[in-house]
Amino acid sequence: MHPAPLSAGHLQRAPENFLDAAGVQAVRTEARHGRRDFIRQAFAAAAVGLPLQARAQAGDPAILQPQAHALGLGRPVLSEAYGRPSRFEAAVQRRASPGLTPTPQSSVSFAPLQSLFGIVTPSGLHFERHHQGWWDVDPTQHRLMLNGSDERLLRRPMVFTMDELMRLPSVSRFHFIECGANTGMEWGNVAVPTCQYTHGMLSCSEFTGVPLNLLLDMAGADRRRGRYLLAEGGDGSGLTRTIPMELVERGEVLVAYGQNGEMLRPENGYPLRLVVPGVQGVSWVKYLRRIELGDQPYGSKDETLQYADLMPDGRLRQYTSVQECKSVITQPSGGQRLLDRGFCAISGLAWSGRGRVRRVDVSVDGGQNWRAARLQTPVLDKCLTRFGLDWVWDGSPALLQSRAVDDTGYVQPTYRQLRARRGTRSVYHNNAVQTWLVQASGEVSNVQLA
Ligand SMILES: Nc1nc2c(c(=O)[nH]1)N[C@H]1C(S)=C(S)[C@@H](COP(=O)(O)O)O[C@H]1N2
Ligand SMILES: [Mo]
Repeated sequence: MHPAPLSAGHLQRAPENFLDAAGVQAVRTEARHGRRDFIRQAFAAAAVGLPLQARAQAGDPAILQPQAHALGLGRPVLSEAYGRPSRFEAAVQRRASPGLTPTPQSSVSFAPLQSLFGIVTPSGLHFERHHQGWWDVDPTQHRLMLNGSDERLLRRPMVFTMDELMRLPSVSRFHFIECGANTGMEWGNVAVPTCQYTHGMLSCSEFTGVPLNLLLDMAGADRRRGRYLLAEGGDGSGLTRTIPMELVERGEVLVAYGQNGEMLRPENGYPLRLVVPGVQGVSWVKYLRRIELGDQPYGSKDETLQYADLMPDGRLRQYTSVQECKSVITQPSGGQRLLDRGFCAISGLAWSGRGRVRRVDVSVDGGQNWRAARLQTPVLDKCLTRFGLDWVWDGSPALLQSRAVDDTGYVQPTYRQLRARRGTRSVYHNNAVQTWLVQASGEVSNVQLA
């Protein structure tokens, strides 16, 4: 069993006094006057918030009487030397899926996407994927080694301390990281109730680090012969991944120590991890300790046995690293409940490992009709993009879907399209369109359309 699905309280708590007929009226008005009028009318008619007089008549003390916090002395500065979220937000947590993995060290925790705004994942809520537990590594003892598979490939093998790395010019960029196994439980059928569990192996941060290109130049890399790199983690899982030199030469691959303005969190690889934008999480090697330059792919366990896609004909597709274009509606989403009909802002996330999100379409009728969602700026390269659509729920069952298109023109597939090519026995790289069923009761659940 899963723990009670986490709700985004503020989103589910419906404004009082929704006037249902008004919502229907608003949809009609939209057709006549366009979107701006639609929004104005929808808000006016749906009475989101109460006029002062009505609130006073309802005897609502929260605004009419001074509260304790207006009368007493607040807590002093430095009560929290490192600030934390409000105690009222304690339900917003990473969660693990019970029974998903036999041990808590080789396991995963999911980010609460349904409770997050914008595109940045707070560092304390970043999803975690460890193959052999996490460590709080002493940065003064940490080293990064660069070597070649033979002496001619890398003329000056080098070892860097953290201090040495942090003296070098750095760049900061916003990127998503998604585990290749994200949504992996859903291949055959609906497996989990909330978007935290269906899509929560996804996070987005501003990462800071040194371009790997620079380090390779310092070490005298032979870029003609040295077309592959091996990245090795410092934990006991022996995690190694082949990184094609083409990716590094784009200048995007970072040897990163920063995450959202501070040092990486220990769970996310402190003090050093590889950032490989657009590529599945497993290549973002944590506790990064060594990079070897070679002239062929390494065929490590984490790219031949693991992280390979089982195809319908029984063969394994290997080195499928790029996270294709994908999206999910996070509000409202599985496990939440619409408390009343009326205005409801639909919001979600879209991303592509190949570039920028060009467009997101949203359907409320299971894919029969689509409307273009608003993309919230900034729309960045290989980064989460927040989209939104104004919707007036008329109280009848609805099937919510989002479908993203990236700037290569790639369109996120339906389950039918994805399964036609990939079958149902895969674990990795499920980027199908997600469907949430809104029932007449307002309850939202995870469904798949045949
Ligand atoms: N050293 C090391 N690096 C690692 C892993 C690991 O177990 N050990 N897990 C990988 C996998 S499969 C993923 S999806 C990402 C997860 O990164 P996060 O824990 O910061 O979310 O780290 C990758 N890098
Ligand atoms: Mo992963």
